[in-house]
Amino acid sequence: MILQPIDFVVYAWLLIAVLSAVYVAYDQFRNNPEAPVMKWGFVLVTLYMGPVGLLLYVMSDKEPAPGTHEQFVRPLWKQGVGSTVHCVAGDATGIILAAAVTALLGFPMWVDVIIEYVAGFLFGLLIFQSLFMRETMGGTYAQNVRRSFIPELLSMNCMMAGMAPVMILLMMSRDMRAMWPGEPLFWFVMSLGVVVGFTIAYPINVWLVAQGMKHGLMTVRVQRQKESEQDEHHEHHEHHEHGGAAHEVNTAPTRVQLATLTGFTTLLLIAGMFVPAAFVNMRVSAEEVRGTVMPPGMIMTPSTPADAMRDMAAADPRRVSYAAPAEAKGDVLLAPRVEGGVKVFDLDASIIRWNILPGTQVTAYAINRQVPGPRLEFQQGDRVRINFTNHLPEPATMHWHGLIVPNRMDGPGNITQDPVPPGGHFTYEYVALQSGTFFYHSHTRPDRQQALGLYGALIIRPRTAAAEPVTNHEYVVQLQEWLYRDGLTYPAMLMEGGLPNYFTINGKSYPATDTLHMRVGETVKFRIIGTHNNFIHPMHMHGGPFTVIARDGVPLGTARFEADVINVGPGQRYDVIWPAREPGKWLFHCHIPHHTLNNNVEERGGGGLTLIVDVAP
Ligand SMILES: [Cu+2]
Repeated sequence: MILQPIDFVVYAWLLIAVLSAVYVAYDQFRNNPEAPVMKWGFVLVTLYMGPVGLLLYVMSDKEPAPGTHEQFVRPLWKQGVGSTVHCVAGDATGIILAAAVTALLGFPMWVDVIIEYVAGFLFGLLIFQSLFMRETMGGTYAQNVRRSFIPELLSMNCMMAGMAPVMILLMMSRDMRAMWPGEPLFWFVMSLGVVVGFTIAYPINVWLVAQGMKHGLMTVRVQRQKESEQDEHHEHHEHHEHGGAAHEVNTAPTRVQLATLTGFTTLLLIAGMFVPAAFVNMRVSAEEVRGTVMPPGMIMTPSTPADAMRDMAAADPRRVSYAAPAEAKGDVLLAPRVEGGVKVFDLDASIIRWNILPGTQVTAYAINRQVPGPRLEFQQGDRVRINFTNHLPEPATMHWHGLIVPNRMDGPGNITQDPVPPGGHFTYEYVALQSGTFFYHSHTRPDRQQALGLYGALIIRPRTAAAEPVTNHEYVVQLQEWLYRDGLTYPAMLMEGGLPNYFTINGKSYPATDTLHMRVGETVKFRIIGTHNNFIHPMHMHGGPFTVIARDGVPLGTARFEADVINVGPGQRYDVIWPAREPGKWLFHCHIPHHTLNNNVEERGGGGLTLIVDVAP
């Protein structure tokens, strides 16, 4: 599934890598007079490095014309390629296998890289160098292990010095799908890491070949095969084998050279493995952040914990269980069942796809498949029971904002109750003592869950109808802020990278918001609810003032007042009555102009927190 623009590159790269490896395998085993170990080396390296592997194979090893392989592979740079291919095939296989396994085991990143280094080194030394090369190099397995130790150490140090920072920095970047072997992005990052590791390991391999320490890696068997085909003598082969190195200063490496190289490459290795710790939190494990994508611009430092990352991560579109039709509306009145005099409501939280505009689909945490959740209406004095079912991938609870309820029914997760786990249920039951405009919302990680859509209106009618002013129309206004970029929806929050770019009234941005129709002389009561999480929205009415009659569900009585702007902070409610005085289209909108745009784009004269009241004469 394409979640991010980079995914096109990832899939294309992985496809090219597989096709390239298939071609190299076919050509190596069908046409190329190469040693079997090197045939496999090139196939693996091409699988890991994709088009780069193919390029190396064609330019350095693929016989251009029959009988020319000996000549073709003789230059030192090609011998160096062969030596590096051989090294990388073993080391990278060990590193990648270890990376996949350690991710599943849940170790922190810093432990992962150490295990990866050890696995890569051992895999390269014990299997690729000593075991597979025994035929070529002669001698016992133990002799080969001893002989290969220093060359393998130098080469592996360089390989990991290049591969580790690429893996660490890209895995721990904002798209942490790269941490998890189940994600294609993981394999793409591994691939890039191998390319960089190869590049860093190449010079030392050229030197090792020139010094005769890794001689015969890729051409010996070829030449031996070729020469035996041509009935040439083995002595000739020995001479030929050193041909590549003959152009170089062919003195045996000194102890000082080897010691200095060992020291230098070890320094490179340590830098590659641990300098990234200055930039990212290497104590995080893949398991803790699997599949998460962070919002662009989020500040992530070495001290950012995994919990903070999960909190700000995008809602996962792959967990969407329902795609609401574009014209679907939220805040639909939910009729209760009456069981033994109790009004019973069922609320079910799940992840859905929701249109805030015709072409803009957010991934929302929704209740009963709508944003906002269904409107609950009951009467003062009613006993209500609310069955909450959690189909989200994280624990959740419901809170009845502003209501006087028994404490254990109040909903704050980990305070008055255990959060309802994924797939779990909880039943809330209480008597409505108050009346007025209230709302419900998640009270477990509300910064995330409410921001992603877990809220809905709660309207309680007074016991005596006379207690509430009568108007011709009534309209509930629920405000919300969204952060939606490149197809992913992040919980909007006042944090770097978390600022919202879309704003909705009842789950829709203007021009998709409702238009209210009235006649001159009629009145409308707006029940404005601060269901949003961050800003204070100064909601402004055109066409003359409204009368504020209640705040936070409490009637203002004689303290009611007239205004044309009311600041609606998170959690606040205002009931206002507006009389239609003049015909025409009158705006009701937030007075922070950025909040009346859709991702800073104006559509049909506005956007976001805007709705039109169309007054007929
Ligand atoms: Cu606003």
